[in-house]
Amino acid sequence: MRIEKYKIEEHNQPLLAEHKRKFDFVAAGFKNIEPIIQKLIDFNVAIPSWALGTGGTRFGRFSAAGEPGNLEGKMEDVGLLHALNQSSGAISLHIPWDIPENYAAIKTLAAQLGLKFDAMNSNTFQDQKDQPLSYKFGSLQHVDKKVRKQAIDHNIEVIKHGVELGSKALTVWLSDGSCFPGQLNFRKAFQNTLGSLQEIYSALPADWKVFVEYKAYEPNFYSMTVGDWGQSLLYANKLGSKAYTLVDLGHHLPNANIEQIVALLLMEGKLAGFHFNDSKYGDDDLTVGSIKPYQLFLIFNELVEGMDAKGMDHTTDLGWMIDASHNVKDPLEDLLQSVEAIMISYAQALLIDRTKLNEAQQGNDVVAAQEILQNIFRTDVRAIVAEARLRSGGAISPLQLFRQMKIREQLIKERGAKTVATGL
Ligand code: RM4
Ligand code: MN
Ligand code: MN
Repeated sequence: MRIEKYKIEEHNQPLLAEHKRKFDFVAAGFKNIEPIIQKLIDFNVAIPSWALGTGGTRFGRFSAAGEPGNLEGKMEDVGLLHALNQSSGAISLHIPWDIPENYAAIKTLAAQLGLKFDAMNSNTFQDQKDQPLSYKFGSLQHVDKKVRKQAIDHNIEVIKHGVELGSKALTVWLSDGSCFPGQLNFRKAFQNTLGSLQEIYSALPADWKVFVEYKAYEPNFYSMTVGDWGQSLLYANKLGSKAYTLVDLGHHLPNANIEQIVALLLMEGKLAGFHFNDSKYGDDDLTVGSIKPYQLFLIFNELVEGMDAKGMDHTTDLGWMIDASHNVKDPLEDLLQSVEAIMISYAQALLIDRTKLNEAQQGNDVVAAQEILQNIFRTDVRAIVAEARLRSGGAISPLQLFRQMKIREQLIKERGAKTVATGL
């Protein structure tokens, strides 16, 4: 299904006066809001193809109805999100969950929906049917060269799909590691992984990047071969200038200072991939901003400050993606909430008075520094975000329109109640 333009206008019309009242009020508090609105208009977050169905845990999966049954359906879902919020104009594909069968047709559909192809994701954390060798004991780290080769070839295959679609990056997330002490020689596991990554790296086109994603634990529970940002940075530095670290907000041990990690990686010019979600305990993959919105704001503060210090383009120099999973919510509603949370934090980070913050820091005025950050965090900027959306042709209230239009009900009619999307 598609959302026609007039539906959005019909929705916006009765909300305009109230929106304007809120926007004028908040905008009056800032000197120059226009360049900030432009940055919000330009900002887009990719949606991963595996987030459009219901997620599960190892205890069970409770499918939502009307899930997309193929790649085209998933792209249509992202198209719906993008039509509503004008900030979800990209999709990130996971191979082999979403192998594009007809590149030309997929590209045409993407163009119709206004979508770009974000980073491509490989999968060597599951065995696929008809796969000759198993990844039970790892993939790129495996003690057996033949298994490593199979995993390397898979990654090169993923790059090839990406080249056809116009993607410019490969994300490698490895579940490699060990479950028990003594199982692995850490040094050999690192070196095998590095050697494998080097082969993948040499297959990268000149204008591509590779993101080496880290994760503290799960599915391996004793060691992960790319377990933290330090290890990821080691690989990225050894690989070369096209290799970068990827920060996923759910991949740290509890209480890690993610904002500091982000600041230092940007300083080193080695952060290029970013996965948004929220977490209470671990890789919970919860809705962005649902548990720790202040932390999200602090992270955005460092992202904006760090990118500006390097003269980076906010929209293109980092690969922004939502990496969440939804066990009890409608996936599309959950994604609308996530995008909104990201835009709010980004807007707030853009509104920080950096001169004043710098003065407070230089003067060791701890109280003033906290006040500057928290004053912004406690400012309701939702009308600024809505204004950016409105100007780009989106809905003032995407979630409200999603429900008013009964989009899920229509998808169930089209696709049936029993479809199950590929993914986790
Ligand atoms: C991992 C990691 C990867 C994602 C998979 C599905 O935990 O976050 O980015 O591709 O999950
Ligand atoms: Mn991730
Ligand atoms: Mn994850």
